[in-house]
Amino acid sequence: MNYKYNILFIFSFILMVASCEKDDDTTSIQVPENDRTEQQAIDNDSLIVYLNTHYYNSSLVNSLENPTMEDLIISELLDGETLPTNTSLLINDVQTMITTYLEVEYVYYILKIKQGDGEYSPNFTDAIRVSYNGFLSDGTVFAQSAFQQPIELTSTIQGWNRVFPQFNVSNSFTSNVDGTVSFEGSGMGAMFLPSGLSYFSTYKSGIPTYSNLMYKFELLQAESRDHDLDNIPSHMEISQSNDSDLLIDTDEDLFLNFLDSDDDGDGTATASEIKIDTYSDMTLEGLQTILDAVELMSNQFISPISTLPDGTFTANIITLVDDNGNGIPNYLDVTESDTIE
Ligand SMILES: [Ca+2]
Ligand SMILES: [Ca+2]
Ligand SMILES: [Ca+2]
Ligand SMILES: [Ca+2]
Repeated sequence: MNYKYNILFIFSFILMVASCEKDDDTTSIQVPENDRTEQQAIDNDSLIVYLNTHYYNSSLVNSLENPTMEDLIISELLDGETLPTNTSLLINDVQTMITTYLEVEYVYYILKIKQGDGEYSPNFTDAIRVSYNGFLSDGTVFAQSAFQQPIELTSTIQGWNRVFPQFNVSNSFTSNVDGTVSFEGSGMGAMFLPSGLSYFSTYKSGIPTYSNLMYKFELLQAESRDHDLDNIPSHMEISQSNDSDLLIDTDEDLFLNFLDSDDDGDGTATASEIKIDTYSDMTLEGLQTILDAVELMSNQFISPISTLPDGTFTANIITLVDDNGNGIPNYLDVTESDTIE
């Protein structure tokens, strides 16, 4: 059995405990955390006021083939001011989204300017590359970033791992002589998040506690993640009842499934309890043709295509074997003993 990833998780857990202890030292100057349901009601009222009193340059930005964050201008409609021509109030164009987090129902809003021309849409556990501009409801910019290193959606605020899966990535990029990279066809828009899907009671530099956060962004690239390298992508290591809940720990050993190389704790690694068939080709198109010809059964999926050092393209077809036919695949079935070697 491979303990490597469990150890990693233990290490981060210790760090977390250590930081909690540090926080405990300062409880005398901390105020109790606001009730999440009450705070959500306050935040949503504020967001609706914001969306009713701010407009954007809809005619221009929606006419562009490749709109960027800089092209999207959001302005406040002042008291008594008439809505300028060629603009729209945000409230008329945003999509209203509902999600549950920590048993509280949250409402957030998306302004979708461009879906994105790439075929791929990220999972909520992916690493993504984005350009973004984060601002508060008074317009104060607290963060902006051009293309940078991948960001793990498992480590970001809850709003991000809900919004970005609703966009597609870019479909091409070019490397410029000055070392920068230009992307074309990126998903582009803005999100308006309640504090409960942002930093909530946590103070961050430039962000007061319980702040609603707004971001303009371009979704450039994304990559599927398998954090524990057990060949089950992280976005599939979820509870059955909630499709974005990673807090499942089948064997109750305190290592969440997406960080546990032996999910059912039967002593056999998950990677040894599933069937892995590898397909390779020298060209991406060739591999795609091979994969397209496979008729997948309901207990099969294709892993993300990767490139080997020799330039070969490769992907696995994973079969979630269920030898005893009880509906629980071997890797999650602690009663399944026939594959242990
Ligand atoms: Ca995994
Ligand atoms: Ca576990
Ligand atoms: Ca196992
Ligand atoms: Ca089974």
